Parts: sequence; structure tokens; C-alpha cells
Amino acid sequence: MIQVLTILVLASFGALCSAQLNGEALRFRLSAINLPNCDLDGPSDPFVKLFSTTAPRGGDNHRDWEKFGQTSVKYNTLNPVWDEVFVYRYANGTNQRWRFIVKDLDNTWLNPIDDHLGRVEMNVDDYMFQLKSAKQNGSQALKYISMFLSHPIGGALLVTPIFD
Ligand SMILES: *[C@@H]1O[C@H](CO)[C@@H](O)[C@H](O)[C@H]1NC(C)=O
Ligand SMILES: *[C@@H]1O[C@H](CO)[C@@H](O)[C@H](O)[C@H]1NC(C)=O
Ligand SMILES: [Ca+2]
Ligand SMILES: [Ca+2]
Repeated sequence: MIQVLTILVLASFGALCSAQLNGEALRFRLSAINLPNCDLDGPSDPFVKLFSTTAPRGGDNHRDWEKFGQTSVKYNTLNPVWDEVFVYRYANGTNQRWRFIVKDLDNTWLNPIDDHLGRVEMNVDDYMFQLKSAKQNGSQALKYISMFLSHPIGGALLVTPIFD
């Protein structure tokens, strides 16, 4: 009887662990090129807010998007390279999408509202597919996946995967 109980406990513990470990941890850094300049006294001060959702495309609104990260601010540059490493748990085929919003820090008395520098959306399955094709193409192609910014159009956000 005690043995049966032990097996049951082990079995449910195993199920719990595999549920928690479900999905693959993607690690990446962000950088950007040719961002718009939205400051009068020098280049923009860009930072990025990272959101994700599994809501169906079209039917989503902003409250469906969960924030999972934010970069630091890089001052006076249109080509920022952010230092932070982001971790995102990827589950294939679950319609995971990223929305990255790039802002220019202003936050001054005369100019309290941060300017919008652009945004990108990408299906994480597509990101993984591009990564896989780049890997098959040789390590030279593996540096980053670039995503063109829209609203307004101009510049690109680069996602640099980190492998152990
Ligand atoms: C995701 O699943 C599809 C279909 O099962 C498979 O072809 C693809 O290789 C998978 N992608 C990754 C990154 O695991
Ligand atoms: C693979 O490499 C070829 C030749 O360098 C290039 O034309 C092609 O666009 C690359 N494909 C991907 C997915 O990077
Ligand atoms: Ca500004
Ligand atoms: Ca600014």
C-alpha cells in the first residue's frame, strides 16, 4: 500500500515538473539601427518595451499583451546596443507573438511625454524558423534576426540570439 502511494506521488510530481519545464528558454539581446531622431538637442534616447501574447491576430487589443521586459535607456544614439539579456519561454505552435515598442526618453519639464520611435510585431514561430534557416546556412548568418520598424516606418530592430 505504501509503495503504491509512493508511485502515485512520484508520478504527479513528474507531471508537475514537465508542465513547468514545458517550452524552450530563448535568450536574446536587442539593438537597433537608423532610428528616427525625435530630439532637438541631439539624437534620441531609445529604450524598448517587450510584450507578448497568444491572442489570435486581429482580435487582440493592448490588454491581451503581457509585458515581459524593458531595456535600459541608451542616451543620444540612433543605433543603440542594449546590454540586457531577455529570456522568453517558447512553446511551438501556440501562436506566441512579440510586440516590441521603441521609445525616446524625454521626461523633461518642457517635454514630458516620451516620443514613439516605432514598433515591430513578430510571430515567435517565424523567428524560430528564420533562426533555423540561418543556422543551416552557416554561422556567419546567425548574428541577428532583423525586424523593420513601422509606425513610423524607418530603422530596424535586431534580435541577437544567445546560445550557450
Ligand atoms: C515547430 O513544429 C513544427 C511542426 O510540428 C516543426 O516543423 C518545426 O520544426 C517546429 N519548430 C521548432 C523551432 O521546434
Ligand atoms: C543563405 O545564404 C545564401 C547565400 O549567401 C543567401 O542568398 C540566402 O538568403 C541565405 N538564406 C538565409 C535564410 O539566410
Ligand atoms: Ca524627444
Ligand atoms: Ca529624448
